[in-house]
Amino acid sequence: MARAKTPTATPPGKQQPRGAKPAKDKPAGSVGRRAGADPDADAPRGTGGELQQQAGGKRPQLTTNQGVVIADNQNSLTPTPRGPTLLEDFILREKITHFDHERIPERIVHARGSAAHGYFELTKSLSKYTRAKLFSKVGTRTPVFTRFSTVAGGAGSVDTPRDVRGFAVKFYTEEGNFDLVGNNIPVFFIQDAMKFPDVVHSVKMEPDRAFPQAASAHDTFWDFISLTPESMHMIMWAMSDRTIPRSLRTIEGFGIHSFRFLNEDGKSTFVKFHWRPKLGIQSTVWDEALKLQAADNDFHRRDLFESIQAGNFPEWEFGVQLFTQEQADAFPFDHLDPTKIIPESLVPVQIVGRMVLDRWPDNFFAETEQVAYCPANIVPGIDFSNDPLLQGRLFSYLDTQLIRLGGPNFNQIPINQPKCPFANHQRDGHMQMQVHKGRVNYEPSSLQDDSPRADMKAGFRSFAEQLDDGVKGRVRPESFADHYSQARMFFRSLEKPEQAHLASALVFELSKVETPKVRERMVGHLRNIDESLAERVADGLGLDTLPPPADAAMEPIDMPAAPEVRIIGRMRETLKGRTVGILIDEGSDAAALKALRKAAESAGAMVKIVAPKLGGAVLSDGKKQPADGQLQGTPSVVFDAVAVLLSEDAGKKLAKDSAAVDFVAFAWAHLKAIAHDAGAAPLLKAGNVGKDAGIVAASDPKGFVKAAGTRQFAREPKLRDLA
Ligand code: HDD
Repeated sequence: MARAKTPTATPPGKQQPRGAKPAKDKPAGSVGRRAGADPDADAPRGTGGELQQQAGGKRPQLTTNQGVVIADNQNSLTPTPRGPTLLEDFILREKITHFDHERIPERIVHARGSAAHGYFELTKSLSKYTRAKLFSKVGTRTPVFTRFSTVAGGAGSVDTPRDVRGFAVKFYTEEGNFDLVGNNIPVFFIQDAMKFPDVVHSVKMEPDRAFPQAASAHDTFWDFISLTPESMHMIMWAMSDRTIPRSLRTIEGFGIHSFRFLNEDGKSTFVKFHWRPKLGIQSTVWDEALKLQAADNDFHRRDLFESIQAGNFPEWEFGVQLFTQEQADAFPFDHLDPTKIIPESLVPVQIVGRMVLDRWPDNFFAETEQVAYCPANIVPGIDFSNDPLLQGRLFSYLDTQLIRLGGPNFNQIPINQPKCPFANHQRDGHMQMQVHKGRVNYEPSSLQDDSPRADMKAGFRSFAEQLDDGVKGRVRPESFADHYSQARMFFRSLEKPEQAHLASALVFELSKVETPKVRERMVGHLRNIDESLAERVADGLGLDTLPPPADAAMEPIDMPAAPEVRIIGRMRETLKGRTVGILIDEGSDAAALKALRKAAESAGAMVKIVAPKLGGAVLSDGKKQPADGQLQGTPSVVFDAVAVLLSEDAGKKLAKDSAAVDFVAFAWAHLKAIAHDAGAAPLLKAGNVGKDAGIVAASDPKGFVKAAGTRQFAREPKLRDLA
């Protein structure tokens, strides 16, 4: 019988810290000193030393995995001072062997990710619809571990490519783990899991040349997509600003598939799950996303880390769309098709809870890397739908963990363990951490009273679905045949600047495609979505004539606009959770800095000072102001809004400094607010910064806070062709 109450239980064999008497540390390397010839050899054994004594702490002794205390961690064992190394050196062998085995296979998709602990709190009871306890009693808090990821890049790739973001939440409920493994986009590329390896192969780096890394802008991806009309709705989302988020704290999340809720009476209600960021949705502009890759590979990870460390805990509202079979039958699409959304005009989203992420993991590998999400992890009161993509996922995730984490006992890794008791007759296997007692590891049995038994009442029961008569075969349902209507609805629902961004994104991506027929095939699909979009993209690609529209299995229909798909209008005009960078230099106005900082911080922003020297600058009041970032390594792309406070001399000097000129020029180009004083005027001129509602006087902190809470989309037509 296996029973574990907490996922933090220390597994047998884990190194236990030993108490140690403080002793002197040898300097690392200890060149010329050998174990045995160590002048400190008689000192008490241990790793406590000067450093530790200075810190006033107590260090545990350094040991091998067998618990043997190590005397010298700097030199391997040799018969003479100059070698060779002896095979006998079990300490060296153990250390190197373990190091050699440090890496596990990275995830085939979603390899690059960042995660945090937190909790989910129910704010509205759903007990009418589900018997799942986490959704029943208002106020119930369920611990969660949430991992965000990019899809295409490897674990060491950058945070800010154009890509879908994974949004996976493990709820450690009192009835077992429930994993909601979603994305920041509510639809998917394909309708059937059978095509998943193909779509993933096509987007990953091309197999012969091993590039591009973390990018969809290449031939194989667009070849596959242009031959897969069902992907068109997802392509509209993927080419929108949703895939270049400003922060992981400002993305939405979606469970995508229809699931079922089952109540105490076994009555079923369909449900779609939504996460909505408390800070509103916020994306970057494309040029900013590109420059962020150069400025900070870890931009999103760092942002999540810093906001949690600063106590600005990221928060999402949790919403559900609930609908019956009868409602579903009346939709002009099939809700089991994961390339479709249910517009909120048909079924509104009800907010029923919130998620707060308030603790960064202690160890990246143990938690973020080893966490094993699986859409098949559900609890009583929740059930699957027949969505063929979901059905395939139910198999794939467990299978992938077996190779990734090395065997069937990965659920005993602390981050994967349920926080409720668990017990069954599964036994043995690689890395078994539990010592099962007794004779009984089978059922039925009568030898041991405490051996676990199934519980008909409390246990998980599937929905007793009445299935239609059918003929076995490999068939795509006719109800999945409309590939363009929702793509059109998405594009036409966007605001004008968003439509322009989407068209530019398509031009950018397809311009990286070398094969003309692939580019043309894509434009043929766009013609079924929106003729004006097809024309813009064809023009951007320099096509002389429009290719014919792609064959459509079903004529697209015009659906009512769905405002919920927009970003503009759904951003929050606030500085809360945002970062403001203030550029200063020698002689900057101390009072203006104080006032701006105060205004921005009171509005909830994090303020960082940037200066040509990290040591900072002496302000007008004669006091030294240290900097948080040095100008060359802290470009304005890392901020949501900037201010420039310069003395007359510094303004003239920095107008000739390319890093300073870029600082203001890019803030302008990326539609950000800029506050400045008179001294900064020459720099703004050098950066070709114009005038608009986003360019405010530093003497008007209130005006700056208002302008900085949003992006200046009205500025964009001055900067690029949005036709
Ligand atoms: Fe998947 C990982 C999301 C379809 C097979 N998927 C993975 C992760 C997310 C998603 C967020 C990362 C989890 C983590 O942080 O560890 N996947 C989705 C969504 C899908 C989807 C929203 C469609 C609605 N996935 C999908 C299909 C298959 C897979 C159809 C296979 C048939 N996904 C996997 C996988 C991964 C994975 C290979 C890689 C690592 C892992 O599972 O644990 O099994």
